[in-house]
Amino acid sequence: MYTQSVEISAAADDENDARLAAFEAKLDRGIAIEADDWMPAAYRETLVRQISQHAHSEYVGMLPEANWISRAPSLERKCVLLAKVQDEAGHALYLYSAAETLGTSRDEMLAALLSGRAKYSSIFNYPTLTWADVGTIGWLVDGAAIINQVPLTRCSYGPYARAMVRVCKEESFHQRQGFDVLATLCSGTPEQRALAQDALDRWWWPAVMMFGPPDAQSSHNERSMRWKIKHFTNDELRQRFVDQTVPQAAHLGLTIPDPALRFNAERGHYDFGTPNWDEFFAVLRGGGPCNRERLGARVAAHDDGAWVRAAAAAHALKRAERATSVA
Ligand code: BYC
Repeated sequence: MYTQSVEISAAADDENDARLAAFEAKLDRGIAIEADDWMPAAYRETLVRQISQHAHSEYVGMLPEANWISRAPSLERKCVLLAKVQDEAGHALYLYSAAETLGTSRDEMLAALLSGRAKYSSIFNYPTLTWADVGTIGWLVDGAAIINQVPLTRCSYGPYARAMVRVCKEESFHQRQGFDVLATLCSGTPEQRALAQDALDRWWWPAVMMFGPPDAQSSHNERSMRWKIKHFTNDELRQRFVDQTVPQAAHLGLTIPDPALRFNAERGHYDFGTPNWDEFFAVLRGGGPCNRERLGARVAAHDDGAWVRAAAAAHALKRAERATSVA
């Protein structure tokens, strides 16, 4: 009996080793892992964590800009902003769907967000005080999103990578609309230029921090890079963002609020100051200027939508009953 159970467990180990070897060989050869493929439990967990956090960020990320839809300065700006905010809802849907392929339901993910257990991007816990903030979000936040997300189109998990292709195309349009809002303000009156500068002053550091904690404090960088979920570390992407954004700010005639910012010819990159990481971690713990408001808005929307979910469920039940009685 004992010998038989040792043999069974040795066979199970062999099978697991073979599956792991096949999984790793796929990663090495750049073959996507698909929903039905075997994967280590920790790989699945990491993906559910990252993809659901990403989905929550898109879902909460609608709020700061939606705040300005009714106050956009022209009909054209209003239409463009409406389209952008609707795109963010679409991104959340693609991402929740990608995460669902890993065996976690959308209800479970939403429950984690609404109860405050799940994270969403720190950046959306800052207020949009003026119209210039809408342009700055498009320029900086969507600009940062593109830098972070283009490599995710090559993420080892197929459904996530494919969702990111369309997301990135739409983020490009968002970045351009934001830059256009700011370019218009910056070529306007001194008051309009001051609005743009004030928005950059408030959003610069939160945007720099969006890429996550410094590599030395990142808990997931190493393993996610090994599994080809991430292709670059947080600090590598942050540097790319600064290098790309400095010339754009110069083009707009705006000053980045960082006295340490200067081009380092030896490195071929901009040196820049250290973000306030205490502030970043405080925002993650729920202590940002708008954490309560953002989560409160999502909880209220969920509660207000209870009748829609009940009606949809009743309709689905009726259809199923009708289908059974016809059969
Ligand atoms: N905010 O080991 P690390 C958008 C957490 S949507 C909050 O580096 P990882 C847009 C991290 O989750 C923007 N939390 O983690 C939408 C982890 O906590 P847990 C969102 C953050 O996962 C609408 C801990 O800190 N984009 O762009 O390897 C309109 C340690 O971090 C943040 C995505 O989600 C943060 N900023 O790397 C406009 C992209 N940073 O889970 C724009 C996909 C870190 O251990 N996600 N944390 O409790 C990623 O690329 C990666 O998840 C991150 C973090 C780079 C964000």
